Amino acid sequence: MSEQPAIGGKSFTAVAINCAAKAGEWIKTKLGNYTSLSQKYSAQDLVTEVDKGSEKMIRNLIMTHFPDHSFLGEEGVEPGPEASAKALQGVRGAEYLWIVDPVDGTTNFVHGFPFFSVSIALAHKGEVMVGVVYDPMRDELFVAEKGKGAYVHGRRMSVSQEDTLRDSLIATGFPPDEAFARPMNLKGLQALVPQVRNIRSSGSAALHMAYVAAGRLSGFWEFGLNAWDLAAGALLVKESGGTVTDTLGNPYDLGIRNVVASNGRIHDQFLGELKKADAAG
Ligand code: 2AM
Ligand code: CA
Repeated sequence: MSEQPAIGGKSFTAVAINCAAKAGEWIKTKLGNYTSLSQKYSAQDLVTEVDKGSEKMIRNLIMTHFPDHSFLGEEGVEPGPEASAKALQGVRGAEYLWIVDPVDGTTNFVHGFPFFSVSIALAHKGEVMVGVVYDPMRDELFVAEKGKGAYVHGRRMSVSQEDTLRDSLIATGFPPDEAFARPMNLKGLQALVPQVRNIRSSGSAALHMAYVAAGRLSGFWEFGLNAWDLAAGALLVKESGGTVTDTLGNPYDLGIRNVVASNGRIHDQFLGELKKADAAG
């Protein structure tokens, strides 16, 4: 799909941008104003009617333009890693698959901490071709098309220039899975804090990835993420000249849950430190 067919006059990317902008604007109006908060997996895994409403809005808009396409959204999947893997397995062979996180950073949204995003990706036969991450609080729209670069505010993005971990600003997150993901991340944190300039943990994996793409972070790693947290961000990073692998160094694919994204220059060192600390999974 080098040239995007214009169905109903709209390209895939235009629809992705439209969805992210509309959903993001609506989410912003609901900040501090949601009415139903429930726990999914644990007290650390939250969902509100805003997550569900945003996903419905995005799904309806996509289905209006592309009724034959497949759709994978966080709120359509039961909580927990097994259900996520199964849901992805069911659709990953689809010709066109939209992968959507209607609110990435729900915990932030619930607390009024202004760092959350809408993440929308389109994969063609398992390969991400379009990735859009929208931060409604800053009105920042990050857009990538495979082979065509990545942009924010219409300006081409490139990853940062740091060559060493010592000069790097790195982000991570603390996944709720107590059995595997959290202990791994904590071990990695212990190893990396003394090695890097500093660490940030701001609560939206998709936005952390967009920040790596924009050169605002040198790198990001986290365990236990899902396809919808990563698909759009992975393309943003790659199209900005960065590198995305799993924590063992395998190239990004839709099934990756343990991610390392970086400016490329620090990637081997980053992976090496996680491995040395027995924090690569
Ligand atoms: P979310 O807000 O869409 O749930 C923060 O560490 C990152 O982890 C966020 O991107 C958050 O996405 C994600 N996250 C939160 N709960 C999760 C869970 N139970 N499983 C996997 N990822 C989760
Ligand atoms: Ca979400």
